[in-house]
Amino acid sequence: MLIRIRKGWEIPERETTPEAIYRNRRKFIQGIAAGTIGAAASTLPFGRAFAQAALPNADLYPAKRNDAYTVDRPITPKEKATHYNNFYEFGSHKFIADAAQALKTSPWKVKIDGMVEKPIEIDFDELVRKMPLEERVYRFRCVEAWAMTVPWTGFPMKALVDFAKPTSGAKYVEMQTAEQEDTMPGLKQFWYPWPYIEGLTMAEATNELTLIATGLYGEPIPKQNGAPLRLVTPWKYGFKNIKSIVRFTFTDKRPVSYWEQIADNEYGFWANVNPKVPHPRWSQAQERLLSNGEEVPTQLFNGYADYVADMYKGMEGEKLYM
Ligand SMILES: Nc1nc2c(c(=O)[nH]1)N[C@H]1C(S)=C(S)[C@@H](COP(=O)(O)O)O[C@H]1N2
Ligand SMILES: [Mo]
Repeated sequence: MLIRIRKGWEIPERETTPEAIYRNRRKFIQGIAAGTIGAAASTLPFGRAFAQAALPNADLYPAKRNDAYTVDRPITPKEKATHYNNFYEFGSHKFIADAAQALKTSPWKVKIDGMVEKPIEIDFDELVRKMPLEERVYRFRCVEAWAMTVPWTGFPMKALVDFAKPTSGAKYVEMQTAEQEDTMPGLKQFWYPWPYIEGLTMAEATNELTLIATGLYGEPIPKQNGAPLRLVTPWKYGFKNIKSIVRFTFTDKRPVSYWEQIADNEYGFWANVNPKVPHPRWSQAQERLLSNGEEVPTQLFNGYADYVADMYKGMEGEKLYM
């Protein structure tokens, strides 16, 4: 008899990574951390998970999944989503996962400043415990036309905005990635405009879809995916999703993002996904799934129009889709 074993990407989303597996695995990992499972941790296939589990906030994962945000696509296998990354601080190619392990994420200070009632600097481990963590499965679409579907753990950025108490004049939030000269070889490429900067309008930052992700696949987020906290705006091209954030600045001036500084004819402020508006160098009509290489049609606002289209009414003069 021939038993057909389904490939990872063929398993419907609801069947993947059930909480029980997460939980057992977490217990196992905690066991290693507590020294009860022996000294072989470094030889285990998930030595990196071990390193993540030792973080002071590891007990927060997995967070409960919010089923309001599941999607009709299979989840991308973890191996793919964590080993095909864009993170120029560690190299201008997709295979930076190993190099990114050098990133120092603890302690991690987060600055909140600009047009706020009271600027503060707060330790990430303290901040994350003040925030309502949940898991959401979102589609993700890079401007280079590859796509994945992953379970983020995080909190609505609105909770961070409420915590920051911006003053009434604030119109945008500018975000900045860490600059660690000693761990980030990319910073030596002086022709790039470091630090990596991104920005959102206040309406976008407080939209219900906008997450600050601190976890991925039910564990603290891997360094290569932007530990310890990164932005997730699933209706925008991937480059808006700034990683390893150290600063949120509330401002009345529209931030000029990293990619916009490099090439403003190719990468704009809005960067909303639209299959009908091609990039100057390629079509955006289709996307290639990281899971299996399949080409599928791209959707307006990456399938999230119901949540976000209203924010852009009356803004037709803006370059909303690049
Ligand atoms: N700091 C920083 N953030 C970044 C990038 C980067 O190079 N540096 N690349 C962006 C781009 S182009 C994409 S597609 C996503 C990739 O996220 P992933 O590696 O978790 O899939 O990160 C975004 N955030
Ligand atoms: Mo990207």
